[in-house]
Amino acid sequence: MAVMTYTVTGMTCGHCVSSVSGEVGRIDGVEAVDVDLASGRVTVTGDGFGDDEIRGAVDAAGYTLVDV
Ligand SMILES: [Cu+2]
Repeated sequence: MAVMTYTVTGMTCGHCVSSVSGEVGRIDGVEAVDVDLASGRVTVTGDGFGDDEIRGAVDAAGYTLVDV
Protein backbone atom coordinates (compact mmCIF):
# COMPACT_ATOMS: atom_id res chain seq x y z
CA MET A 1 0.00 0.00 0.00
CA ALA A 2 1.41 3.36 -1.06
CA VAL A 3 0.75 6.72 0.58
CA MET A 4 1.37 9.72 -1.69
CA THR A 5 1.00 13.39 -0.81
CA TYR A 6 0.16 16.05 -3.39
CA THR A 7 -0.50 19.77 -3.20
CA VAL A 8 -3.58 21.18 -4.90
CA THR A 9 -4.29 24.87 -5.39
CA GLY A 10 -7.65 26.57 -5.80
CA MET A 11 -9.66 24.81 -3.09
CA THR A 12 -11.56 27.29 -0.93
CA CYS A 13 -14.32 25.43 0.90
CA GLY A 14 -15.81 22.08 1.86
CA HIS A 15 -17.43 21.74 -1.54
CA CYS A 16 -14.01 21.94 -3.20
CA VAL A 17 -12.75 19.27 -0.81
CA SER A 18 -15.57 16.90 -1.70
CA SER A 19 -15.14 17.52 -5.45
CA VAL A 20 -11.44 16.65 -5.29
CA SER A 21 -12.04 13.69 -2.96
CA GLY A 22 -14.75 12.36 -5.26
CA GLU A 23 -12.72 12.58 -8.47
CA VAL A 24 -9.51 11.21 -6.97
CA GLY A 25 -11.45 8.51 -5.11
CA ARG A 26 -12.78 7.16 -8.41
CA ILE A 27 -9.30 6.25 -9.68
CA ASP A 28 -8.63 2.50 -9.81
CA GLY A 29 -6.54 1.38 -6.87
CA VAL A 30 -7.22 4.42 -4.68
CA GLU A 31 -8.41 3.27 -1.26
CA ALA A 32 -8.57 6.54 0.65
CA VAL A 33 -8.26 10.27 -0.02
CA ASP A 34 -7.61 12.80 2.72
CA VAL A 35 -7.79 16.50 1.83
CA ASP A 36 -6.52 19.23 4.15
CA LEU A 37 -8.19 22.43 2.99
CA ALA A 38 -5.92 24.84 4.87
CA SER A 39 -2.68 23.51 3.37
CA GLY A 40 -4.10 22.15 0.09
CA ARG A 41 -2.45 18.87 0.90
CA VAL A 42 -4.08 15.78 -0.60
CA THR A 43 -2.99 12.42 0.78
CA VAL A 44 -3.84 9.41 -1.36
CA THR A 45 -3.60 5.84 -0.08
CA GLY A 46 -3.82 2.80 -2.33
CA ASP A 47 -1.99 0.78 -4.96
CA GLY A 48 -1.47 0.98 -8.71
CA PHE A 49 -2.37 4.62 -9.27
CA GLY A 50 -0.01 7.08 -10.96
CA ASP A 51 0.75 10.77 -10.58
CA ASP A 52 -0.72 11.48 -14.04
CA GLU A 53 -4.04 9.92 -13.04
CA ILE A 54 -4.12 12.03 -9.89
CA ARG A 55 -3.37 15.12 -11.95
CA GLY A 56 -6.14 14.27 -14.42
CA ALA A 57 -8.69 13.78 -11.65
CA VAL A 58 -7.72 17.05 -9.97
CA ASP A 59 -8.03 18.82 -13.35
CA ALA A 60 -11.44 17.22 -13.90
CA ALA A 61 -12.59 18.56 -10.54
CA GLY A 62 -11.46 22.04 -11.66
CA TYR A 63 -8.31 22.47 -9.55
CA THR A 64 -4.58 22.39 -10.16
CA LEU A 65 -2.01 19.90 -8.95
CA VAL A 66 1.25 21.67 -8.09
CA ASP A 67 4.34 19.99 -9.52
CA VAL A 68 6.35 18.25 -6.87
CU1 LIG B 1 -15.21 25.35 -2.63
